[in-house]
Formats: sequence, structure tokens, C-alpha cells
Amino acid sequence: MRPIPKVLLSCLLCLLLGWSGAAAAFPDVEAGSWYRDAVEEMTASGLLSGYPDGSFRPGQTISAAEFVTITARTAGAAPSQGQTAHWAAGYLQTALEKGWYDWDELPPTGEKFDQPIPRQLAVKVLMRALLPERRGDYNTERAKISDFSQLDGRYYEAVLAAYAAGVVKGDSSGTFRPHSGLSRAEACILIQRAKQAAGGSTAPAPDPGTTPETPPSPVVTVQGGVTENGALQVKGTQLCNQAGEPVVLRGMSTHGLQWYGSFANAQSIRNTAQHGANVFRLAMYTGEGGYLSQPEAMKQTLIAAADAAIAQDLYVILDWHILSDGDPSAHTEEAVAFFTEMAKRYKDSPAVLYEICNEPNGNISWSGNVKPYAEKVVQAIRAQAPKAVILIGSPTWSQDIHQAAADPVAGENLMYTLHFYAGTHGQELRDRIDAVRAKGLPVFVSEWGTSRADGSGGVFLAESAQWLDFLAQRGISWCNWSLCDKGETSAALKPGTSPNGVWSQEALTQSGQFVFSRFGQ
Ligand code: IDC
Repeated sequence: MRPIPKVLLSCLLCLLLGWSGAAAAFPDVEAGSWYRDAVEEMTASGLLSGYPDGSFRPGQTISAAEFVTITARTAGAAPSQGQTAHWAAGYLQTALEKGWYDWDELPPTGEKFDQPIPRQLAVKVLMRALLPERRGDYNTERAKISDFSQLDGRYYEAVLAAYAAGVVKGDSSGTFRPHSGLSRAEACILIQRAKQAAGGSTAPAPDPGTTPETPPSPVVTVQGGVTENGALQVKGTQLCNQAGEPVVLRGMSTHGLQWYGSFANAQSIRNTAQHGANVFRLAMYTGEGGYLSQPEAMKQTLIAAADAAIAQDLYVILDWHILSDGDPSAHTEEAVAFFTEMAKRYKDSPAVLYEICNEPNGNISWSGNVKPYAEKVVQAIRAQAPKAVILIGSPTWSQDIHQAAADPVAGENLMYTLHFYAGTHGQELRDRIDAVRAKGLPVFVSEWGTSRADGSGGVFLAESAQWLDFLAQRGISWCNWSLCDKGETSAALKPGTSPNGVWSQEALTQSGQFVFSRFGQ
């Protein structure tokens, strides 16, 4: 394609986006129409204008380039150096750099710039640009959207927030039509509503986290990796960094290393880190063909993965994944030997956390089996790594944290794991978390899934979001089950995904898209 001459280009920009700042009376914007006020106000403030022939074309579908540019200007953002000669490349580059959308949604190479922007993407861009702190209560907002199931997981948060903020209002049938385009008139209304909800200011939108527009969550946490946070410690019920600031870890758990160890390789870990995770959990099954039947091989897989995670600046959890072997005290000796060796090996690394019993279950009790086991293993780890954070499970697949709260293990930097699956567990377990924290028990969600407890069914994204909002409010860390390509809904990767390549959004399952989009929140 021949490049457009610069003069013509700036002319086009003026006309389309109204750099003259003059309010135009558009013949095709009828008096009394539902969008007229919005169009007039935005034209008057110089954010928008019409076409060279004087028309506004309210019914025309807005392109991605137009929508993002107007949003960026409304947010007071400046254009950066674009990667192509497209008239909007500069603003789109800024939007990309600010994380208002991801590379694959609107590649900077420009092939989607002039296509209609899907409504779900438009809302994401708008909310991130103008109302980055807003969240929507899933129960209230989801009820307003009759075609909620059509939404892609990665847009879920933004759309709920947009409904909550009144930026999007359902039509009479309650549909949102996430994959359809927006007319220019509709876009104008949405942008104006977001601008008003943000306080009407056209000043640059604040960076999320520095000057939030809504009151901060009860716990303000830092993220970041090991270099930034150093050795972890537990203060009260809160996980903190070396400096004593509340910290939150969010990331993935592997599936069983004996089956899906390939997804614990350096490339898979790098992929996960690049999506914003700061922790990686290594699920080393003890039973089911795992460590107890092939200790050396499993240990080597685990060590290689732990080292790869550390190389990516991630915290790493060494998980003694008891499951079918429900009583941890049946193998105390093996666990003591294993954790002694690991703690010796990693005693100087601030990155390593020890999870000593994934999910005790069956005919066992806290006081008779789990606590005595935990005391011995904690002591063994402490002999090598006096300060490392240790995660302790509880009966009923790590749900009976109330039993641990009534009779905790003595010592510092100990946390208790709570596991949930969004299709199975809900309010009752959330209430339990609040109850044990009130008693001073620090909680770490070292495993949760978007599926039912059997790893399948769903996915239950609304319920998952409610859980993650709950955890974020309390500064509770989590790892999601699981990073593998098994054909089950809890898996983050579609079957056949290579552990050796970079993963596009298409490689991620519905669960994976949702979970990866929540590492930062
Ligand atoms: C599940 C896996 C599934 C596997 C099964 C048995 O998703 O593919 O066949 O284990 O090994 C847990 C466990 C975790 C379970 C997961 C889902 O910690 O090992 O994985 N789950 O069932 N606790 C609650 C749910």
C-alpha cells in the first residue's frame, strides 16, 4: 500500500477526531436523538468530530483504531511511536503499552486496526483506560446480561465492572452481544459515560494502584517477583515481603509431575511468568505412580522445575502432593528425608516455599494424624531453613482449616492451605476463611480450580471471579489447578498445546484465559 502523505494524514485526523475543538452541528445527528448530547459534548471538548463531508454517521460501525484513539484522547494519553504508518498507530501503541488490550487482540502490525472493534474488547479498553479500579459484583451484574455465556473469559471482569459503573446499560432484552460491533453513536455514549464515572476529567488516567479512583481494597498488596520482594515472612495473617509489606502471590500449579512434567519446563514456566504470575507450584504426587514409586526420577523433575522457576524470578512451591494416600503420617519418614534434602539445597534461596501435605483425606484427624506429621516435617525444614514459609494442609482435602485454627502448629512463618473448586465450593468455605483469620490463622490458597472438585465440569467463571475478588480483598495468595493440556475443564491449556512454544490466547482454554487474566488482580 502506498503511504498516505503526511499533510493528508493530519487533515484526516483533524476531521475525524476534531483537533480543531469546534463543535459541529451534524445534519445526521437529529435533535432529540438518544445520543445527541453525548456527541455534542464530546465534539465540543475536541475529542471527536465528523467526516470531511460534514456528517457524523452515527449508525456506522466504529473501527478499532477510531475507538482506541478517542478513548486514549479522553484519558489524556499521548501517542507513542507507532509501528506502522497507520494514522492511529501512535495511540494504539500507547494503549498496548498501557495494557489496555493485549498484543493478539489488536496486533501492532495493524491488520485489525480498521476492523470493527468487538463490543467486549471496546469495553475492556475503555474500562482499563478510564476506570481501571472498578469491579462489578458478579451476582448483581451478571443478572443484567442475558447472553453472559457468550462472553470470552478474558473480558468478563471489564464487562461486569462496566455494568456496575453504569457505563454499559442492558437493552430491553438484556443482551450485550459481546462479539458484535458498536455504532459510532453507541461508542460515543459509552466513552462519555466512562468519562463521567471517572470524574469528568480528561487528565491522564492514573496508573492503576497509584491513585485509585475508588477506595483501595482493604489490603493493599504488592506483587512482583523474588528480586523485588526477597525473603517472605508471615505477619499476623498476612504474607509479607522482606521489607514487611503485604505481598500476594498468584500463579499456576502444575498437574501431577509424573504425568505432565513437560509443562514444568523452562519455556512453560517462562510463558506463565510473562502472563504476570509470580509463583509456580510443583505438584509432586506421592502416590499414583509419583514420588513413592520413583523417588529419584521425581526429585530430578522437581529440582529442574524449581530451578527454572527461580531463574524466572518466581516464587516456587514444593508440594508433597498426597491425594489417594490420604494420611500424611503414613509416610512421615519419607517426607522428613525429602524435605530435609530440599531445604538443605534451597536454604539460601528466598524463592522456595514448602507445602508439606497437599490434601489429607479419609479416615484421619487433625490432632491424630496431620498435626503430629506437620510438627515433624516443620522441624526438619527448620533445621535447614529457619525462616522459610511452610504451608500446611488439613483434613477433608485441606478444607478443615477451622480444626487447625483451634490447635495450630507452633512456630513462625507457617500458613495453612485452603483448597476450593468454584463449581463445588462457595460461601461456606469463604466464611470459614474469615472465621479462621479472625482467630489469627494465616491462609494460603495453594490450589483452586474453575471446575468442579473432580477437575471437570463448568467452567464456573462467575463463581471463580467471586472467589478471586474475595481473596484479593483479603490479600490472600493463590495457585490455580492446573497448567497442563489434559482434556479436563480445569486445565489451562488446550489439548495438544506444546510446552515448548510461546502460547497465544488461542492456546489457552476458557479457564486458562480467565486465570491468566487474573494474575495481576
Ligand atoms: C486431579 C486431576 C485429574 C486426576 C486426578 C487424580 O485434575 O486429572 O485424574 O487428580 O490424580 C484436588 C487434587 C488434585 C486433583 C484436583 C481435581 O489436589 O490432584 O487433580 N483436586 O480433582 N483436590 C481437589 C480437586
